[in-house]
Amino acid sequence: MNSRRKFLQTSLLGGVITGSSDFWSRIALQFDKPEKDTFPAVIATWGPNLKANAAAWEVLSKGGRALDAVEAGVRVPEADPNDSSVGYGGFPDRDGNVTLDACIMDEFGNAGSVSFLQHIMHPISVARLVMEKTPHVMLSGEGALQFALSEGFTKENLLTDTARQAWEEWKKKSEYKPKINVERHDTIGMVAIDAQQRIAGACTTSGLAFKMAGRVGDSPVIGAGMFADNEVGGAAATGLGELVLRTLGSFLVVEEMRRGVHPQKAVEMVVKRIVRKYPGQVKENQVGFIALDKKGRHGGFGIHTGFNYVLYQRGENKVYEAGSLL
Ligand code: SD4
Repeated sequence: MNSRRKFLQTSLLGGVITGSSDFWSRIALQFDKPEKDTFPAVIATWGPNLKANAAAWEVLSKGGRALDAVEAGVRVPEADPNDSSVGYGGFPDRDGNVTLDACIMDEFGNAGSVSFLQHIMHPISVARLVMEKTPHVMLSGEGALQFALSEGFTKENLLTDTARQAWEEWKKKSEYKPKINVERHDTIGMVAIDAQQRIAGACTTSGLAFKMAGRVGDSPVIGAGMFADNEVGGAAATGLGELVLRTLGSFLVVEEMRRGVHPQKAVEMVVKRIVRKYPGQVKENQVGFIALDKKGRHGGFGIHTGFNYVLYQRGENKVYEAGSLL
């Protein structure tokens, strides 16, 4: 039994669980035995994120840390002007401002996040510094920007001509329908397991296109847009953030896996829960989850067809069509 678990057992929960003293060790055993060659591995939402996966693999294949891998991975779409859902090139809110949400977790359960951050191309790296250099988990808006600037990030214009044109076009009707196209949106959620079986996750987005100013989605909320637990695995979400926020979807996926459920089954259970709970809101909205467990097993599932994900494992980077409920 590792010392952290022992500590939990003897000091925090000792009184409660001494009766079933091998509770923690049973859970650990269930996940500690990997299948063959299943890690390192990295999984990310959406097919176009093969490049992001490759950047993460660069770190993993050299024996690097899962945390460094997910940060390096999601920085790829953050800097890509052609990705209209993440970082630079992301579609703005209805006032024309690009506002970004991101979060990250390491193998110790540390977490960092930024929401409603403007002018910074790599919100994931700011989230990491929130985790590593402050006593907090989340910084938002102006405070997050000031923190980023104090850490040496530079202020940039993130609104590309293409994104501006899309916004100008949207303004002609100015219909406030924060509905997500059921087939294509590219928020990146990523989970990695490294050669030492350490697990980390990251998620980054510009959120819904033409959203209300100040709207924050699921992506920077630990447990909603992403959750990682080194004893179990990790999960991440994409799609209509409001549906994921109300269900703390990624946390729920991880908790299902903690009970021993296979990642594929776990993501299916959570999508079903959302559909059952919000039947009126799922027809035109997509939500998709990816998951990777401590054994390097993976899964992906969406409400609607069209959701896919990428997995780099055993030296191969592949797109997987996720199953769907509707
Ligand atoms: C949000 N979940 O802000 C994000 C949107 C998304 O691809 O996934 N876009 O609600």
